[in-house]
Amino acid sequence: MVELIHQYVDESRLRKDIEYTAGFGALSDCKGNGRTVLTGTDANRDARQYFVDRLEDAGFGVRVDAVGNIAGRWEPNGIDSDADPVAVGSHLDSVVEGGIFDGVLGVYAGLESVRAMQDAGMRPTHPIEVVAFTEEEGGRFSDGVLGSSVASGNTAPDTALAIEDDTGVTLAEALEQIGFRGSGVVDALAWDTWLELHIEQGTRLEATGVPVGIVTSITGTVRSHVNIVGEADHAGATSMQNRRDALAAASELTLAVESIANDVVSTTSETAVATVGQHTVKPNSINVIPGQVHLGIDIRDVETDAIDEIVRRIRSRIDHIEAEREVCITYSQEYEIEPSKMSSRCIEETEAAAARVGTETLKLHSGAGHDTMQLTDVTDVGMLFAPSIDGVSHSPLERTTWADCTEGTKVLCQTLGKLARSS
Ligand code: HGY
Ligand code: MN
Ligand code: MN
Repeated sequence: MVELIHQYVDESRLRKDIEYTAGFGALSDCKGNGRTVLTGTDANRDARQYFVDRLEDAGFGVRVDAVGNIAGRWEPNGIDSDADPVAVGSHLDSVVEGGIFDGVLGVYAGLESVRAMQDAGMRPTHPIEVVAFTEEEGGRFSDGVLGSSVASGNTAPDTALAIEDDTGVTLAEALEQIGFRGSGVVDALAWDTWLELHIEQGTRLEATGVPVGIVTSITGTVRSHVNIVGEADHAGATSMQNRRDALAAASELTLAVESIANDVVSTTSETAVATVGQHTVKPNSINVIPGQVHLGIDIRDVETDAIDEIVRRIRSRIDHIEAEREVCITYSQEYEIEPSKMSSRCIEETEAAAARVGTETLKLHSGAGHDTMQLTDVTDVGMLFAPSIDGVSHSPLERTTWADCTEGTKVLCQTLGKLARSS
């Protein structure tokens, strides 16, 4: 019986939930299907409420914790409610002008997996929790994976709630405004296991024609914030030798980050990446020499040594630029996540489940960060990937075929079912 639960996964039900969620924060004037769903906005409220409604429709008990994490719990009568829950899910927030599958696929594949079990008449021995974490992308508060860092105990709820967005609104106020500031915390330490299905956001599955990826590890990430202060001055009346142009300094640093990363890739680790994704220029007027620039830098690799090497060389370049251009540069690095390995137990169960479903799989590492990386120290974790068409993500052109969404969900369902019935 348990071997066949994946056959009850209903593609149309899964597709309906993803397409409906795509309507919240939908972008009108763009090619493809884009959405902007930042934490605490009306679109976020609507996406959350739709998820709560679907959980309740499926007979789940629903709770919202102090930082807005939503956890639905399926605990059929008569099972041992003290058994450690098996958890599954992802996130509902998006980047600005992101795609409709990033995070949403994992939340609804988790719910669809349980609905399939219910249709199959399967009774788990462990409660199952389907979870949507708050602020995975870091689009408005923090640098990301915030809700999962609270669930794993890595961040205190009050610390998270006090984080402000660019306008000074705190996460607490934003959650209050949308009616999703609950109490307590979703406790990942109580879980037996955690599983997440996510789009690959790369091209390896597409290139090999394999429909399901089994993630072996997730890159470590460092996010650095650099402030460069020069001197705002008149663009017309200030001679070239009398300038302390913060944006020219930032531009030199940006190109240096790229060349340092390219050099590390060619000499040390081919999976290293570094990106200057943010430039905030002040006063940002066409006839004023920029006085101040804030840069956001994202550095990743599966090896910590390569990340450390890139950071070391960036900081040395900062010292050089500061002296040469007579600007003042400060560097801070609050967000550091080690590379994380998936649990061998989850990898093996996922492989066995894929064999039962009759699906080919490919093992690969994740270049993107995910909530799962916050949970590797507190429970057994596993991740699956579905192919991204052309590898595009964080864009309205992000696409995965419905057949691949369904295939990944079937393997997720079969894995979850086996873990939820283990003694
Ligand atoms: O940034 C990331 O890797 C993820 O998409 N939040
Ligand atoms: Mn993302
Ligand atoms: Mn994501």
